[in-house]
Amino acid sequence: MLIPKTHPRAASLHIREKLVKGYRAGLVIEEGLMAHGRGEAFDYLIGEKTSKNALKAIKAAATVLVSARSPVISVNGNLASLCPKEIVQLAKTVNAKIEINLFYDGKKRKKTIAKVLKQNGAKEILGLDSKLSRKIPKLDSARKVVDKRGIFSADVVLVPLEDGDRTIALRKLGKKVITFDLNPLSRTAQTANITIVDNVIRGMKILIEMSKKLKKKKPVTAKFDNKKNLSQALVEMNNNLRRIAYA
Ligand code: PTJ
Repeated sequence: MLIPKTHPRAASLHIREKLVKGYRAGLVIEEGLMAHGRGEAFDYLIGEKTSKNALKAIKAAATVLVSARSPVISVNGNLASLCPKEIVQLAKTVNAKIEINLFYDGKKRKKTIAKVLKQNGAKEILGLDSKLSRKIPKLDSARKVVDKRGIFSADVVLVPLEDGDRTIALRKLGKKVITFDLNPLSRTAQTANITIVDNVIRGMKILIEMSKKLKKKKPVTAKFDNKKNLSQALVEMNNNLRRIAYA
C-alpha cells in the first residue's frame, strides 16, 4: 500500500506494513498480527513517540547489557520482521548472542527467520539445533526449549514483544530480564527487571546508540525501579487519554 507522507499516522502504517510483509514472507504467524494490533492500541495511547520513562528504562537496559557476562537477544517472529537489522546491530554492540525462541513453534519458520537475520549480517544464530536444546522448568509453551549455549546459560536476556510466563521462569533461574512491551500491564512487562514501554521499532535504535555511548565509559549501574517506571507509563497514558477525550 502506498502511504502518503502527509498521512497523520504514516509512521504507524509503515510499521504495520512491515509486519504484513513479515507475515507474507513466513516470519510472522496470524497470532502475531493480532499481537501487533494490541501493541498499536497502546502506542496510540503513548502518542506514538518515545516517552521520558521509556528513555529512563532504555538507559537502565543499556547499562545492564554492556555490563553483562553473557547476554542473549531472544527473537520471535514479530521482532524479526520489525527490526532484523537492529537485532544484529545490538548484538554486535553489546556482544550478545542471538537466539530464535518461538511461542508457536515451527522448524520452517525458524529457518526463515534465521535466513533474514543472516541477510542482515548475523553470523551465529542459536535455537536451531535440537541436539543443543535444554528445557526451562515449569513452562508449558514451546518457549521452554532453549539453547544451552544461549538463553540457558545467559545472565541477561532481552525478550521483546511477549506476554507470558517465560519472564518469571527466567527470573527464577536467576537471570535478569529486559523487555520491550507497549502494554505496561502484560505479564512480561510486570515481571521483567526492566520494561521499556515503547514501540520496539523506535526503542531498539535508541538502545543501540545508548549502548554504544556507555561502552566508551565505564557504565555505572543507576538505581532503576521498574514498578515505579511502569506506574509512570500508566499515568502518562491516562493523561494522554484525557487530552484526546477532552480536546
Ligand atoms: O513468533 P511467536 O510464535 O513467538 O509469537 C509471537 C507473539 C508476539 C504472537 C507472542 O510471542 C506473544 O506473546 O503475543 P502477545 O501475547 O500478544 O504479546 C505481545 C506483546 O507485545 C503485547 O503486550 C503487545 O502489546 C506488545 N507489542 C506488540 N507490538 C509491539 C509490542 N511492544 C512493543 N513494540 C511493538 N511493536
